[in-house]
Amino acid sequence: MSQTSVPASLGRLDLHKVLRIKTESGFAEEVRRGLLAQPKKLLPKYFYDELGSQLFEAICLLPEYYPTRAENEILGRYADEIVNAVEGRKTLLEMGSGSAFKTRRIIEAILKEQSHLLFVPVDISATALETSSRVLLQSYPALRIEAYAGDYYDGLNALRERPEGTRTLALFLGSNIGNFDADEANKFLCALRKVLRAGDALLLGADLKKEPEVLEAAYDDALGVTAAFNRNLLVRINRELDANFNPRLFRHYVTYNEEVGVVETYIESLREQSVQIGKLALDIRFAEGERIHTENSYKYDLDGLSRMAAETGFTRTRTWLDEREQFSSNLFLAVGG
Ligand code: AVJ
Repeated sequence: MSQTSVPASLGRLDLHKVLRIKTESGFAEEVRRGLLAQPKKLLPKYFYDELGSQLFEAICLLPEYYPTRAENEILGRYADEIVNAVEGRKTLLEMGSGSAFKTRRIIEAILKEQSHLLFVPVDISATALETSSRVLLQSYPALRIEAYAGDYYDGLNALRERPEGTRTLALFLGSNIGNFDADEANKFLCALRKVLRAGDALLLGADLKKEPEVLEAAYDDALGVTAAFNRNLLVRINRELDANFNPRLFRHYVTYNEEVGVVETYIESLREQSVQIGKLALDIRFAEGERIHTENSYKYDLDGLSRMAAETGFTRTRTWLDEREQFSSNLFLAVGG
C-alpha cells in the first residue's frame, strides 16, 4: 500500500503521518457510499476532526459516561501488577491513544522498572497525537515517542522494528474495540497479533454488559454533549464536502440492543428534507424519522473475551475490574508463533 511517511523529528518525538494517500477523497468516497446505502450509515472514525476530538474529551468528563473513570480507576490501582504480568524490558504501543491521559499510569509503572522507554502511539487525529506527545515528553524525560497519525491499519502497517531485547506491551483502551463487530474485532486482533511476538501482550479495555438504562444514559447524556459529538459529523461534511446539512433538523438517537449487547447510535431526520453535497454532486433525500447509523459500541462478558482471545492468537491470562464491576481491563498474552 502506498503511504506518505513524513517523520517530523522534534527532539525525542518522531511524528509519522501515515494516512493512506487519497485519505481526503477516502472521506468523500465513504460519505458517498454511506449516504447512498440503504439504510444510511457513516463510519465512527470520522467523528474525530479537531472539534470531534475535543467533544470526545468532554464526553469522558460527563457524569453518565462511566467507562473512562472506571478504566482510570483500574489503571490507577493495578498498573504495577499489569506491567509486571509481562516479563522483561518493554516497549509500549498504543492504538487510539487520544489524549493518552490513562496511559500515564502504565508509563509510570514501566519507568519504575527500567530507565528508558519507547512509546509508540497510533491515532487518527494528528493534532491530538502531537499535543499528547508533547505533554508526555514534558513529564517524562526518560521517554522517547514514535507516533503514527492514521487509522489502526495504517498504523500497524507502518510500525517499525521495536528496540531489540524488549517485549511489546500493546494497549487498546477505552473499549475502542467496541466499535468493531465480532468479525471486524477478530480481523483487527489477528492483524495486531501479527506485529507481536509470542510473549508480548495486549491490554484490552472492554466495557461490560449491564442494565440498558445505565448504557443508554452513557450515550445520551443530559447536557447533550454526546448528541453534539454525533451531529458534528454533519458539520464536518458541510465544511469538508461543501454540503448544507442543518444540524438543527436532525436529532441524536441511541438504543441498546440487549440481545446482541450493542449500543447503537444514529442521527435521525426530524422531517422530510433533502440535503445537497456540493463536492459529491449529490442530492440526498431523507424521510421524516429516517436514520443514519453512525456508531456501534459493543459490550462484553468475560467468556466472550476469552473466546475472542483464543480465536486470534492470544489467551486471556488476567482480568482486572473497577470497584463497581462496570469495566474490564484484560491481559491478552500472545501465544504460538
Ligand atoms: C471511543 C469508541 C470507546 O463507544 O464508548 C462515546 C465513543 N461514542 N460516546 C464508545 C463514544 C459516544 C466510545 N469509544
